[in-house]
Amino acid sequence: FQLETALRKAFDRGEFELYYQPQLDMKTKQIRAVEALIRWKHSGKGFISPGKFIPLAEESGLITPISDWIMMQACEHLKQLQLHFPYVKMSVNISPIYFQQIDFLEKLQKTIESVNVNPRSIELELTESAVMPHAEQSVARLTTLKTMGISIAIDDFGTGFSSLSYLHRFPIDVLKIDQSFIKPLSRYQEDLAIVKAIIMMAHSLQIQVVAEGVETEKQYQILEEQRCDFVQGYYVSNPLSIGELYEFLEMWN
Ligand code: G
Ligand code: G
Ligand code: MN
Ligand code: NA
Repeated sequence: FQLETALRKAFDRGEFELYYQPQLDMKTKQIRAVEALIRWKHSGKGFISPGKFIPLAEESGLITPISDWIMMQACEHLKQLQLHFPYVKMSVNISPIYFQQIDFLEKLQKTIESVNVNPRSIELELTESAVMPHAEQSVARLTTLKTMGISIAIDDFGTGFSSLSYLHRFPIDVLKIDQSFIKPLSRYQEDLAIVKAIIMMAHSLQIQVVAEGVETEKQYQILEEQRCDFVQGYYVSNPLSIGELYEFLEMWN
């Protein structure tokens, strides 16, 4: 399996890099968090999308060492960032497979301790498919994360097929509305209706809302009218290298 071998080599050679996409607080106009997004800088082929290689890493078991590395790297960058921008949180995507591993919590705790970073500045992004299949175990695990001070975001919200009943059973802080609902926002009333309903439901459950894939002023205005809490997307910024992120934050605030 060629890509799998290439992936293993890339990991050993250190060809992965984390990029960070800022998330804007619509009320304070400050950057409240950055989402870590992995990039593979292939020596010959340029960038390879995580949409391609993360599924492969999940099938081959490589997702474990890669996720260990992501967590450590994100915590180290967060530690440095906080010296200059203490209000910025770090949001990390967690693969369902990694989340369900027996030593997930223990490893996470060790990483946080060894880097000596504030867990209150860490947010984990999980999809419905990460938490639903083992609901009982997930509730326990999420509750432990909350006790540690870590916040929980549900990623790609609206694209899953599970019932909504988990929203009040699980200790969720944030819903990230999938970009497929944000894209057509300026054109169709039906899409506005869905976004509106998600925001209202979330707020009545004391859950905050991030709109993803915000690209235009128009989308931003509509989301502001609907009292969306946070926006993420090219309208605010592309994902940035750690160096670019420092420059961006210096300029922004
Ligand atoms: O960054 P973007 O372009 O191309 O990401 C594509 C997909 O890969 C998204 O679904 C995103 O959640 C996922 N992804 C990006 N970075 C990470 C990561 O660090 N860990 C995991 N598990 N998924 C990631
Ligand atoms: O599944 P997740 O939400 O983690 O993935 C985020 C993905 O969306 C990444 O691939 C990221 O590069 C991409 N992305 C971020 N902002 C925008 C945007 O404004 N428009 C589009 N089309 N994609 C975006
Ligand atoms: Mn995400
Ligand atoms: Na998403």
